Amino acid sequence: MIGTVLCYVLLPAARLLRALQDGFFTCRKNVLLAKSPSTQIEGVFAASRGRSVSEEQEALLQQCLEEGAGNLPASESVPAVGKVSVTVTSGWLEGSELLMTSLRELNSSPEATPCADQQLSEAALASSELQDHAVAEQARLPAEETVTVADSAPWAAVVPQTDQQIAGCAGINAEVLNDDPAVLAWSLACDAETVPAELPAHPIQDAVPFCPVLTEVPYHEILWRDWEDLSVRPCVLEQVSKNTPLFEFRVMSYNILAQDLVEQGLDLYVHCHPDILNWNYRLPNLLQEIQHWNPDGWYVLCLQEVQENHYWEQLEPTFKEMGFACFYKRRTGTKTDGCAVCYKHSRFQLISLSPVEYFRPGLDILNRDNVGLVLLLQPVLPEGLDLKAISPLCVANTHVLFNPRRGDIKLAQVALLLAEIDKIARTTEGSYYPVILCGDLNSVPDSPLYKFIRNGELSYHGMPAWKVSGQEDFSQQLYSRKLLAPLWPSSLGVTDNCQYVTQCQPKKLGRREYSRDFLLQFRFCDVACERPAHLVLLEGVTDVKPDRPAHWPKPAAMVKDPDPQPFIPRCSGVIQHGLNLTSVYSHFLPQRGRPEVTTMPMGLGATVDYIFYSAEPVENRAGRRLYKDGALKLLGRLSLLSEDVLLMANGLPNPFCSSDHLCLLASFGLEISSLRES
Ligand code: KL2
Repeated sequence: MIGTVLCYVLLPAARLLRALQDGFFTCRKNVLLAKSPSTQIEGVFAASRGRSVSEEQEALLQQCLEEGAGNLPASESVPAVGKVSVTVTSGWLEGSELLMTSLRELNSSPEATPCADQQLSEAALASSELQDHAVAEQARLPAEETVTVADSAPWAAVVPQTDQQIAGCAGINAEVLNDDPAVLAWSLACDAETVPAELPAHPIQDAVPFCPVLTEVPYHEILWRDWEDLSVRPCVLEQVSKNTPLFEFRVMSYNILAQDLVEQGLDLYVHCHPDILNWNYRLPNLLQEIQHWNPDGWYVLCLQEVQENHYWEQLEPTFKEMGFACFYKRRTGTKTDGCAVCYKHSRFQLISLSPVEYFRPGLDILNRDNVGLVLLLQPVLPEGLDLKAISPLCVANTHVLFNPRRGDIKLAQVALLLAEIDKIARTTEGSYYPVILCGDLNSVPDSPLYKFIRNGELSYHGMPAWKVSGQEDFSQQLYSRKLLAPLWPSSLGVTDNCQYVTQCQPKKLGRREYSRDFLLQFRFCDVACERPAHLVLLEGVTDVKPDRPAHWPKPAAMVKDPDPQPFIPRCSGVIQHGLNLTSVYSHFLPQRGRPEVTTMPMGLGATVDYIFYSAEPVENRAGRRLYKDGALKLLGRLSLLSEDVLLMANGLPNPFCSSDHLCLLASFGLEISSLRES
């Protein structure tokens, strides 16, 4: 009887309720997203863009400036007003809040100081200091901020919203709690006495540094990400004041978490309600997020962990509809995901496309299935401007091997990508077109791999392989693989400078047009042994044919040079590259005094995703390069979050963010020279 009631009445009722909830959630999330800041790029050219700041906004700006003017350099304050580029898309309240935030940042953040200073502040961020900051911050937290979290998941800071756990929480309106996944569980407020015996105490509860919240906290408030306007930095302002126009575009790098990897590694997502791991739930969320930050469609999108069937059946058709041209490279072997690069075809034209497979048969150092994509794009300028007035842009995207022990493989993969970038982006004069390198490098900031990309050099000989990525500490292990020189064999055809051998042949000298091996093939070739008419006849020297044993096979008349390889010396244990790359992000949140994170594996936050871009080196301090912006200017970025904030939102993925990574987003301006079409 009870069974019948359950089957025929309660289950359909529950399903109906669920459907209503889903509908409600989607509506609610749309409202939340609409409320969050959508900073729009307001014109093609930074120098010529006209800002339409409403009177109210101007009044507020004026007020803020009067209050905070002391902190701003007087000469900078006026242009700074004009550059606060917040477009209020919804209510004035949200806009004004954001405006205030931007102004606060202007007054306090290091980004408001000259460009070199931004990088100088980065220089102070040795990884040990990052730790120190975090520890110090934690120590300062008042004792009552530590909460007892009742939790069946191994690390989740927030109780997954199941009935059992809700029932265990005191003082919570279960009806409300049960309802809306867009609103964070308030169940943190469970106090020790009310935790049922079957729910183990949280193993890291004392380390979870946040307040118990009794009121509802919407995800979008916890996960709020500010748009940081960096176009107010003097180096950019100087450019703008010179009236040099800029071609503006945005770049997003996003590891969207392949569904097959979710299903193969469910243990990694025990903190998530199964419904939010469903691809049908995640896909619209991911698309909505990508679209939200792309109001004008000025994106270059670099995606990782894109599952091939989802790409061809869902993502590519959707992006195509949105006016994107898309390119995809699946990982080799049996892996079902890969990297995609998409760009608005009204904004860029493709010059060249290079998919890069890191797998090389027979080479242990390159026996994994990771891939990359390198594109050379021609920015499209409005009518009247010559295409030649702007340089092509090289965009590279990759997802490097995860295995924390195999830093040797990660380095070789990065070297191959850099070699491809070198081939694609090197100009005939030997300099490089501006490069943007995005991706999930599975390596943390200030790790040897990170330093190699940023400083252009790494001395690796004798380094334990696990150290390269800085993901985990395996120093206690008895055996550890060491990196030995040369890292990869010469047969790979890549030099220690991360250039293809064929690319660095001394072409101009023309002395070694053919390799020795190639020429030796002609030793006994009849044609080659004919004395050319103009060759001086020396008896016994130029008139003699070599004795050729009769049983030797007759050589082919034409032999193709299989691989003309000039001798390139390998220096011992040092790899280098000539691209000058710096990171869009500083990996530290000054306002929170904590490291930024881009992913949360098992509840531990880390930065492994990056957007690197070409800049000009200004100084080398103790092996660490300092950069300033060159032709490519960083105009803004979407702030990242810290680990404690993400823990408050139940880590990643959560109902609001549908990947285990955050998206990275930056706005750039590329110089347009004053060349005009005649
Ligand atoms: O760290 V990642 O997640 O960039 O988000 O990249 C890899 C890992 C991705 C592709 O290989 O799958 C995840 N433990 C945890 N995560 C793993 C593991 C593992 N052993 N292997 C692969 N991944």
